[in-house]
Order: sequence, then C-alpha cells, then structure tokens
Amino acid sequence: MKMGLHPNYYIEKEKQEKLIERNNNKSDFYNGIFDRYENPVLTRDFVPVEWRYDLNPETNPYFEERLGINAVFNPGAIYLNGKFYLVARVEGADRKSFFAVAESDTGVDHFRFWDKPIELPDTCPDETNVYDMRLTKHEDRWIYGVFCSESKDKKNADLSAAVAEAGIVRTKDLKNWERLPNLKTLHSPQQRNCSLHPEFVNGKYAFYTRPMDDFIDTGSGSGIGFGLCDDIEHAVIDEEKMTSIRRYHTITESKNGEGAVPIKTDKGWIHIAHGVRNTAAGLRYVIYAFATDLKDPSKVIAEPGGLLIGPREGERVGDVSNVVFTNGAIETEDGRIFIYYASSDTRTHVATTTVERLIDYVFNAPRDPYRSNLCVKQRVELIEKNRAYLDSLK
Ligand code: BGC
Ligand code: BMA
Repeated sequence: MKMGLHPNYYIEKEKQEKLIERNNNKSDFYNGIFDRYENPVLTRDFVPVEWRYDLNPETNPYFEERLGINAVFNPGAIYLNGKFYLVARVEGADRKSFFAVAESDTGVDHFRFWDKPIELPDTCPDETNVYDMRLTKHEDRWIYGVFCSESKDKKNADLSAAVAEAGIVRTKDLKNWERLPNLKTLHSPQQRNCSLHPEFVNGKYAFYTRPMDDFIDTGSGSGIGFGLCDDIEHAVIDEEKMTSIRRYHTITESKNGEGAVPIKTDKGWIHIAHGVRNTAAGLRYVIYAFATDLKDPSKVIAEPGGLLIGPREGERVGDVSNVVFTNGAIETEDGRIFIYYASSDTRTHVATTTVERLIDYVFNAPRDPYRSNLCVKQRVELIEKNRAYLDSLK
C-alpha cells in the first residue's frame, strides 16, 4: 500500500499558490519615466515544489528539500500570442544555473513556471554554466536565444579562471530548442552579454557584443560592440564596431553591456543596457538607456546621462549586492513596455512604461556633461528655467 503525501507538501503548495495568485500593484515610486511594483515577479519561491522535493515519503520521510533553488534572476523576455514569457536564469543550490520558462497573462504578476526546465542540447562538453539568455524574435521567423556559456579556463591553474562565450539556440515555441555553434569573434577572446539584433542589417545577422580581454576585465574593450555575420549556423564576427562606449567617472566606467534586445521605434532603436563601476564595496551595476540609428543600429544618436534604473531599498541586498541587471524587455501591441530586471543576482522585478515615455526620456533627458562643473551648470539652468516659468504663471 502506498503512503499518502507528507502534510507539509500541502502547506508548501498552498503557500506557493497564494504567492503566484497574489496581485502585484504599482509602488509609490515616481519619476514619470517608469513605474516600479510592490513585489518581485519571480523569486525562488515560485519554483515548483516538484522541482525541489522528492514527494515519496518512503524515500523522503522528513519532506526535506532535496535539490534546493538559490535564486531566480536575469530573465530573457518575449511576448507571444498575447502572453508574457520569461526564460529565467534559475540557479540551484549547487550554483549551476539553467533556463526555465515562466508564463503570465499580465506581465506584472501570476508568473507560473512550465512543468519542467529547459534541457538544452549538450553540444559543449566543457561548458559548466549557462546564464542570462536574450530572446530575439528575428525577421527570419526563428526565436533566438543568446546566452553566456561558461567553462573553466584550462590554461590557467587558478580555480576561478573561466572562459565566457556566447551560446546560440533557436526555437519556434520555447519548447524545442536547437543548439547552434557558439558565436566566434575573431578579435575578442571572450564574450558575455551578447544579443542578436531582430532584423538583418545589410542582409546579415547582426550581434551586439561586449569585447573583453579576460573573464571579468573588459581590458581594452571600450564598450558595447556591434558586428555582422553571414551565417547564423556558424556565426563568426570579424570587425566589432563600438556603439555605446565606456567613460571615466560615469556609470559605465568599468564595463557596460547590451541588456534587452533593442526596441524599434519611429525615432530609433532603443537599448536598455547595463553599466558597471567599481567601488570599495565591489562592482555596482545599474541600468541605462540609449538610442541608435534606424538605418545603422551601431550608431548612437541619443544617450541620456546617468542611470535609468538603480538598485533601491531591498533591491540593494542579495547574493551579489548593489546590482540591477536586465536582459529582457517586452513591447505589447498597444505600446506598453515591460522591462524585466533582477536585483542583486537574487530575484526578478518588472518596471513598466510606454514607448512614448521611453522615447521622451531617451531623446530629451540631457547628456552627461562629464565634469562636476558642467553638471552643476546644467542643473542651475534647469532651476532658472523653472523659476522663469513659475514667474510667468503669476
Ligand atoms: C557568474 C555571473 C557573473 C560572472 C562575472 C559568473 O561566474 O555566474 O553571474 O556575471 O561570473 O562575475
Ligand atoms: C554579470 C552578468 C550577470 C550578473 C552580474 C552581477 O557579468 O552576466 O549574470 O547579474 O554579472 O553579478
């Protein structure tokens, strides 16, 4: 005779159901550019009980978690047939990440994981970890996923020495995934934060890259790169042009990288990217935005100064504190934008805005003048303009 399920199974299931059913409201945060929400959209508590526990009381009498989950973050995002899909980076207690699809009708709450995580074809025997997938609905009709494929650097005895490459998969339904060879960049030994542009450029596939000299250090890499390749099934990039570049004493001083796949608007491609600076407390990651030319998506035509989204309040603390990171955004038919971002490599949030509001921000918020002296002038000009305007109303 079979024993029944452990009583704690029902308790855990009910807790999870409540969490998934909970409505997520806008918080009282205001800057006019985007809205924040009261709750994260995905955390490790959203990962199905069946993925973590052995339900059979004969083999798990104490109902102990057998395969713990540590974090759910940095999701790719895609909108298909009116539904919102995240391909999240799910990190096990063992530090390895994998990808899993979560689906929602609203984009801000009720995200539910599908039955099982994604099992990618195992084509790189040395690959140890995979993470941060960018999803591109390409005009060739495939959905591409470009992610970081990380292996041990065997040439270096240091146990932390690793090699980062860009892995490429494609699918039509987020269920069946075909793995293509990793991206090769002839002039950059390592790549992280690569993503595929949704359209052909000069008849070729176009990638945003992030040239770097080693695993952590971008070294001579001066920013977000852009390169073309003829054949997506053997993607090789020769020349990498620079798009948004790093600068001294800005939010991108140490590194920057493409985030979400760019959003096409009448005025240009809008990019939501990340910038990193070093501090006494370690690397600080923030999200910023810029626009590139519709005809030449490598050419920056607008870049407001500073950060768009920074880690705030509870977001500031987690496994890798002081980090917000994005690699997925969704635009709906009616022009709403959902920016999915993770805080401190721990949990996933959403920020919402509209195409109009984002365009207004990217093209009208002033550039960074790069020096305190000029920054304060810029602010005093605003104050004086406001004073004159208020006086004119009297
Ligand atoms: C981690 C990433 C991190 C990278 C660079 C990897 O091992 O999994 O989350 O971005 O190292 O620090
Ligand atoms: C990076 C990314 C992310 C992560 C961030 C902070 O290099 O690729 O995976 O969110 O570091 O740890």
